[in-house]
Amino acid sequence: MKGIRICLNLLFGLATASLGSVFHHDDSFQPDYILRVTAEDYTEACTNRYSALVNGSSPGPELRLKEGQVNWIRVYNDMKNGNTTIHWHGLTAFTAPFSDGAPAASQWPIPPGHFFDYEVKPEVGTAGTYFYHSHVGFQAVSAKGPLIVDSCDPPPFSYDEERTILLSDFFNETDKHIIDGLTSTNFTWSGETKAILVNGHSRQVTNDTGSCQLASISIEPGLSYRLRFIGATALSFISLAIESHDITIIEADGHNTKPLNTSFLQIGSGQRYSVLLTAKSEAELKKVNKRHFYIQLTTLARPKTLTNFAVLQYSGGTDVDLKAVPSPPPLPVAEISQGWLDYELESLHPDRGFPKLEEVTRRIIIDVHQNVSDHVIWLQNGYDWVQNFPQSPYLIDIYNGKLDTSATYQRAIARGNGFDNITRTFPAKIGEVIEIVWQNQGTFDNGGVDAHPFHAHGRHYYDIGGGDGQYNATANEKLLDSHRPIQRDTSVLYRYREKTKPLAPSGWRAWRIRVTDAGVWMYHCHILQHMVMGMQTVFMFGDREDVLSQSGPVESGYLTYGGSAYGNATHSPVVRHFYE
Ligand SMILES: *[C@@H]1O[C@H](CO)[C@@H](O)[C@H](O)[C@H]1NC(C)=O
Ligand SMILES: *[C@@H]1O[C@H](CO)[C@@H](O)[C@H](O)[C@H]1NC(C)=O
Ligand SMILES: *[C@@H]1O[C@H](CO)[C@@H](O)[C@H](O)[C@H]1NC(C)=O
Ligand SMILES: *[C@@H]1O[C@H](CO)[C@@H](O)[C@H](O)[C@H]1NC(C)=O
Ligand SMILES: *[C@@H]1O[C@H](CO)[C@@H](O)[C@H](O)[C@H]1NC(C)=O
Ligand SMILES: *[C@@H]1O[C@H](CO)[C@@H](O)[C@H](O)[C@H]1NC(C)=O
Ligand SMILES: *[C@@H]1O[C@H](CO)[C@@H](O)[C@H](O)[C@H]1NC(C)=O
Ligand SMILES: *[C@@H]1O[C@H](CO)[C@@H](O)[C@H](O)[C@H]1NC(C)=O
Ligand SMILES: *[C@@H]1O[C@H](CO)[C@@H](O)[C@H](O)[C@H]1NC(C)=O
Ligand SMILES: *[C@@H]1O[C@H](CO)[C@@H](O)[C@H](O)[C@H]1NC(C)=O
Ligand SMILES: [Cu+2]
Repeated sequence: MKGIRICLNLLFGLATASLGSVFHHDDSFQPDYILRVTAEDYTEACTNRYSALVNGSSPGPELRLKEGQVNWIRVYNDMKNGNTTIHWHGLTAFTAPFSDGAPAASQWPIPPGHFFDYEVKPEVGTAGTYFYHSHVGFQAVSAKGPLIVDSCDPPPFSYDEERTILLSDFFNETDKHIIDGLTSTNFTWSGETKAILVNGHSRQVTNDTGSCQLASISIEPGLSYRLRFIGATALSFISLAIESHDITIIEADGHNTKPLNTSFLQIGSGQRYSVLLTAKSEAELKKVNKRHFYIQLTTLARPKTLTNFAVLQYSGGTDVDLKAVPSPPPLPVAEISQGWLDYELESLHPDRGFPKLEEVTRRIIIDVHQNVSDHVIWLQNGYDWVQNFPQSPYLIDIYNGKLDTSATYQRAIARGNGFDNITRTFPAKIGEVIEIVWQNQGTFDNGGVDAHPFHAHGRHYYDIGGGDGQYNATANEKLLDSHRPIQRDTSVLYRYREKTKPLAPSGWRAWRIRVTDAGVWMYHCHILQHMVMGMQTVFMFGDREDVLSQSGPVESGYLTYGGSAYGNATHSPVVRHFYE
C-alpha cells in the first residue's frame, strides 16, 4: 500500500545491488513519485520569465524519501525542445547506474516527449536535507525542489516541527540568453542575481507595482523547530541571519553534527544546513511587542552586494505587510567570514572512516583559473569540461566497451597530475585513497579571483579544510590532529582577495576520499554560470570489470539516446531493477 513505508533492516541497507531483473513499466507500474518538467512563462520576483519548472512551479514539490528504501521517481520531459535529467543532489546513488542524473557522464538525457524512471535508494545512515535539480544547461536555476530523507530511527535531536527553506536566485534573462552570452566569442555575463528567492518568493522594493511578496515562514510561540536551509542558488553565496533569534547547527549536507550555536549561516550553492530554532514564548513576544522578525539574506564575494528579506511570522500576528521591504535593513549587512566552520564543525557520532595522511595513496592537485582568449572559460589543470565535450556519456561507453578504463588510467598517471587529457577525466582505482586539492589561481590576464562552491556526486568526501595561498599538506595535517573532518558533498573554495598576480596561488580547499564505488562522478563548481563556462571535472572510479560486477548486465535500451529504457506516449520503458 502506498503511504505505508517500512524501514529495511541494516543488513539489507548495506548490501550492494544484486543483479536485478527486468520489468516492463507498463500502466500497471506505479512510481512512488512523478515529476513533470516543463518550460513556460512563470512569474517570480514580480517579473515574468520563460523558465524550466518541475510540476509547474519553482521550487517544485518536496519529496520525502526513507533511508534504506527504493523509490521509483518517474521524470517526464514535457518540454518541446531541450533535454533534461534530474540529479538527486547529495544522495550517494552509488549502485543504481544511470540514476545519478548527470548527462554526458552517467546517462543519456531524457529527450523531449520522453520519461525516465529513476531508481533512488538513499543509503541507511544518510537521513538529512537534500534537493533535486535538472543537470542540463542552466535549467537548475528554476527546475528543482527540496528532497528530504527521513530516518528509520527517531532523529538524534528533539524538535516539535520542521520547516524547509530553499534559497534560489532570480535572473531576468532566459536560460538560452544567458548560455549564449557566456559561451559567445563576444562574452556577455549573465548579470548579477536580481533577487534572492526564499521558497520562490522575493520582493525588491515596497513601491514595486507587482504583487510579489516576501516569503513568510510561520511558527508557533513556545515550540522548537528544525529549519532545513537548502542552498539551491545558481550563483549566490549567501549569509543569512534572523532578527532576535540565534540558531544551532545540527546537520550539514546530510550529516548530523555536534550542535553548534551561531547567529548567522553562510551557505554556498549546493550546501545544506539544518538548524534548531527555539521559538519565543508568548511572554517574550509581548515584551518586544511584535510577532514578526525579518530573515536578512546578503550575497557574498560578488562585485555587487544584494540584501533581500523573508519573514519569520508567529501565529496570531497581523502586523506585517509582506509587500513592504524593510529599509534600512534591520540587521548589519553581513560580510564574508573566510573559512567559516572549517576545523570547527564536528560529526555528532565519532566517524571512524576518516583516512589519515599515511593512508593517502595519491594526491591530485587541481589548479583552477579563468582563461581569457577568444572565449572566457574556466580551466582545471589547463582544460575545461562542458556537457557537449564527450560524444556519449562515459558510463555508457564503459558498458559498451568503447572506453578503455585502464588506458585512461595509465595516461593520467603518466601525465603526473592524475588527469587524462584525452577523455578529460580523473580516473582512480577501487581501494585508492585520494586527496584532492582545489588550488585557486589568479585569472590568466588580470589576476582576478572568485569563490567556488565545489560539489561532488557519489560518495561524500572528508572535507579536510581550506586556506589562503598554496596548500601545504604538512601544515594542514597538524590542524587535523585536533580536529576530525566531517563528510560533505559541497564546500567552498574561498577567494581571499579580489586580485592577485596572474596564475598566482590564491587559496585552496582539500578533500580526502576512499575510492569505493565504481562509476562516473561529476566533481564541479556548483555555480551554474561557471559550469557553462567549463568549470566541471569528471572522476571515473574503478575499471569496466568493477562497474559490471557492481551492477550486473544492463539492457541495450540504456545505451542509446532515447533508447527503450526511456518511455514515451506509445512505449512503456524496459527497466532493470538494480536493487531487486
Ligand atoms: C507532479 O504532478 C503530477 C501531475 O502533473 C502529479 O501526478 C504528481 O503527483 C506531482 N508530483 C508531486 C511530487 O507532487
Ligand atoms: C539532446 O541530447 C542529445 C544526446 O546527447 C544531443 O544529441 C542533442 O543535441 C540534445 N538536444 C539539445 C536540444 O540540446
Ligand atoms: C533584464 O534586466 C536588465 C536591467 O536590469 C534589462 O536591461 C534587460 O532588458 C532585462 N531583460 C529582460 C529580458 O527583461
Ligand atoms: C557584444 O555584446 C555587447 C553586449 O551584449 C553588445 O552591445 C555588442 O553589440 C556585441 N558585439 C558584437 C560584435 O556582437
Ligand atoms: C521606489 O523605491 C526606491 C527605493 O526603495 C526608490 O529608489 C525609487 O525612487 C522609488 N520609485 C518610485 C517610482 O517611487
Ligand atoms: C546553545 O544554544 C542553546 C539554545 O539557545 C543553549 O541552550 C546552549 O546553552 C547554547 N550552548 C552553548 C555552548 O552556548
Ligand atoms: C588560454 O588563453 C591563452 C591566451 O589568450 C590562449 O593562448 C590559450 O589557448 C588559452 N587556453 C585554453 C585552453 O583555452
Ligand atoms: C595531452 O597532454 C600531452 C602532454 O602531457 C600533450 O602532448 C598532448 O598534446 C595533449 N593532448 C590533448 C588532446 O590535449
Ligand atoms: C609547510 O608547513 C610546514 C609545517 O608548518 C613548514 O615547516 C614548511 O616550511 C611549509 N612548506 C612550505 C613549502 O611552505
Ligand atoms: C517511442 O519509443 C519507441 C521505442 O523506443 C520508439 O520506437 C518510438 O519512435 C518512440 N516514439 C516517439 C514519438 O519518439
Ligand atoms: Cu565557480
